[in-house]
Amino acid sequence: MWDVISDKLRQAKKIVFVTGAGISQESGIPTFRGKDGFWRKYDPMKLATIDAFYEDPKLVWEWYEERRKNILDANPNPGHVAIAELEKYKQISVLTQNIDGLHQRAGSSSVYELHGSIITIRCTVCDFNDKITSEFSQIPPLCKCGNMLRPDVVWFGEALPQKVWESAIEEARSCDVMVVVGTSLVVSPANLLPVYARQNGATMVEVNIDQTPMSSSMYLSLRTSAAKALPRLVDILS
Ligand code: BV8
Ligand code: ZN
Repeated sequence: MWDVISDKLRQAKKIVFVTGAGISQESGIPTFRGKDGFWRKYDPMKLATIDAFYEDPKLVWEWYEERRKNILDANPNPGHVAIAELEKYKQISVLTQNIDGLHQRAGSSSVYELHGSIITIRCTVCDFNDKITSEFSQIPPLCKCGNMLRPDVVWFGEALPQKVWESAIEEARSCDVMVVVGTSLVVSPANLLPVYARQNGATMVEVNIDQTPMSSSMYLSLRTSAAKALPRLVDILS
């Protein structure tokens, strides 16, 4: 599976992973565009937006609460665990589009959450933000200042957190190997990160059960699942 690049992997100092919803699919979390995707029940393009939130905060909050419960019941799968394990052998960072926190729960210590996190909230007005630790007494929940709280995620049309985005570009530009896992590379600007890595001469690898717009420009494109492919990386590098 990885044989064609085992030497490049062994020689690599830094390996950067760009991950999307596909890496959490084997933890039972629906992807956005797959057959089990959210699109079937809700249209994230409509719900994951600031307009939808102000139009119907209760509906948007109910969608996030349903997803958050599903995520809290889910566990990291062998794909997440393998990436965390690799930190013993290489300099690793994870640039994730996911908001589920599974990379951190698997033990990864350098995770950049490009689209925020479903387990933190922030106020729509003041600078309050916090981890969600208990059930809300009312939906939508209110801040101490009296204004509505919102999920601390990046909605379509919103800018990514400035510092996280700048660091992610830095990571993409300074890696020897980039492994793009479980993302359709539809959403920008996250889908630019592999371009930055390739411009910098990184060896580009993709792990995806389907084709993506970048499959043909990858040095190696593995048409298999994250939970199957990533543990094999640990076998090569340990
Ligand atoms: C911005 C958080 C500018 C919320 C998310 C036209 C109209 C309107 C907007 C745009 C437009 N054109 C472009 C845009 C910009 C827009 C965008 O890219 N839209 C797309 C849909 C065209 N982007 C934005 O709006 C971004 N912001 O541009 O701001 C700006 C700048 C300055 C100042 C102000 C504004 C913000 C984008 C962030 C949106 N938030 N999530 C939430 O989750 O609720 S994005 C959402 O999609 C998730 O984060 C998700 O991760 C992400 C991307 O999807 P994928 O992760 O790739 O998931 P997907 O289901 O698509 O693919 C899964 C893949 O895995 C598949 O390929 C499948 O084959 C594979 N797979 C499945 N199972 C497995 C597997 N692979 C391996 N193993 C398996 N087992
Ligand atoms: Zn407030």
